[in-house]
Amino acid sequence: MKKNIFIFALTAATLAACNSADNKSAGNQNETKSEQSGSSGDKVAKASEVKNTTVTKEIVSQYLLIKDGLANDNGQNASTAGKALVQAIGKVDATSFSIDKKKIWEDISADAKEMAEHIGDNPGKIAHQREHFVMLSKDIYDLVKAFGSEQVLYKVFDSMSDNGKGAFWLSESKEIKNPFMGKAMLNSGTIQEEIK
Ligand SMILES: [Cu+2]
Repeated sequence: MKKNIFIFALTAATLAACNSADNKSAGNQNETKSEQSGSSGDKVAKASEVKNTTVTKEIVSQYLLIKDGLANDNGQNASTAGKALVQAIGKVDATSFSIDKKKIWEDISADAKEMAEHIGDNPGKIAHQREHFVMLSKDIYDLVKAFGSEQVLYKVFDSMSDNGKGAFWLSESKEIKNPFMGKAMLNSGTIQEEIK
């Protein structure tokens, strides 16, 4: 019965499930893409920027631990990593970013932080954690597309995940271990993209 909620668009589902008023999510992706393409005017700012992958390193590490926790049906581990991810996001100093990057960072990090908070706060509700992991994965994908990743990542898609709407996650390995399905359908998914 509760599953009906999942039929709505993810943002709506998230809002409904969490009753959070400040969730701004779906708009991020488009903005991010347009930001990426037009980027010639700020060479000076770019030169002084922190190395991109430094920004994402710890964030990606904690994201991957959430992914592992969920794939192992271990909501406690996912929660621990979710809390660590909130910390990692909080530690990023965006003051030296270019204007473009700063905007991307602010848009994505606010949403990712909220998703990570909910994952952290719900160790006993793995279905709920997985709902947030759908959006978190989109955020982290946008983040590594904009800032790069120290390690190679694979974007893995599964059409059955997220209650049949389809969802993707990021993995450091080509081995498929579905964090949305866990034991129930651990090997469901196909690699769509390699990100480096
Ligand atoms: Cu929630």
